[in-house]
Amino acid sequence: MWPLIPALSCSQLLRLCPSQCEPAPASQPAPPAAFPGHTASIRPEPPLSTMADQAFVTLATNDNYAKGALVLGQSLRDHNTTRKLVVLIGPHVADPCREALRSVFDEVCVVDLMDSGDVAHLALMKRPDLGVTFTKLHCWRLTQYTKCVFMDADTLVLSNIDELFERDELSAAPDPGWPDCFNSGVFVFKPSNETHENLLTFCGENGSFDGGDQGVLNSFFNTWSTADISKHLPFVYNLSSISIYSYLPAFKQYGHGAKVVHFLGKVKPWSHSYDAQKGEVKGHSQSSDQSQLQPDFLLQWWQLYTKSVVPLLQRAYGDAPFNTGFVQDSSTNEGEQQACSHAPPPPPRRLTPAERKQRWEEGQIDYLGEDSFANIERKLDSFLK
Ligand SMILES: [Mn+2]
Repeated sequence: MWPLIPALSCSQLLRLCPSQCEPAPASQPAPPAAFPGHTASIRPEPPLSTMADQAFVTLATNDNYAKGALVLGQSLRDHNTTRKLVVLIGPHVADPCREALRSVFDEVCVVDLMDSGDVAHLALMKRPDLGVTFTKLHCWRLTQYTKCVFMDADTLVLSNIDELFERDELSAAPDPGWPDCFNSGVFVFKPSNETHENLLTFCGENGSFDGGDQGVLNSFFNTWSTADISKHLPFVYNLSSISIYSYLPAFKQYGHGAKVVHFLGKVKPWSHSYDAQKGEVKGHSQSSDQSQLQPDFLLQWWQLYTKSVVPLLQRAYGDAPFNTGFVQDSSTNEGEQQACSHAPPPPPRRLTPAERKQRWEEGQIDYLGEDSFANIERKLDSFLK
């Protein structure tokens, strides 16, 4: 539980810390040495002081991604992380969302590229399409920390992952679509203004081969795939939901060890709606057979959101309405309206096999319909027989 919102932000506190850590005044006797020849000063630092200079960092560019960031932050808290939590937000995130974020994160940093440093401004002038990417690259400017782990707001932590801080920059897991590239949804980095400027200059000159941060980062850290195997995070630290479907037998073998799930693709957990009474994600059903095979990560996301995030948002919004994403009890008028606004779109017409193949190849996979877990499993079984 995080009942108190600190009056000072983490960076303010860090700035205060040095004065509190100064050596005792000379008038006070020095503490006796525990052993002859040993002084207090060579004792190892208490663990907390090393934790305070490391942080998990995420990014919320709008109110929807703020929900994702809140779930991610809460999942890190629930698994007792000893590191700081930082969220970068875009200037358009609403005030109540910021308030909720402040109750989960140690630091909420507004990143407004228009009034950030010259290099960022110049790069943005050249490539306005890469605005969100530049916002993410801003994480390198968090130089009050010596090491950080960036995590996309569409990830969910399933166990304590503090051991990631033993890795060096740039450590990341392979991308399921092109495993010689790393996926930039989870990566270990070392904040540095110099690296930040180099990244922006590189980005302004070379653009991004995929239009986003993953393309830029893979071109910049271009020896990742060959130079040092210790920088390859095991796939369980960034298990993309897409891989459950694309390589089901591997998921059955290794999926139980998942530590971070990443909801890749256009449809995010918060794009669904949730029936809190029945405990069902709308348009997403899992039979008991399937739930024995795979944990239902989407349901886990909604359960955590319902239990820990909605109360924070309710407190922050007060009487003002906000979109919980819940399907309301349809017995009330207001509820009907809500249910309508969250109702899933009508089912699309049936696609031809060629159209389906094309969509699949474009990454538009109909997880809930034709390409559902059950259908793919049936197909796989027919091959294996
Ligand atoms: Mn992502």
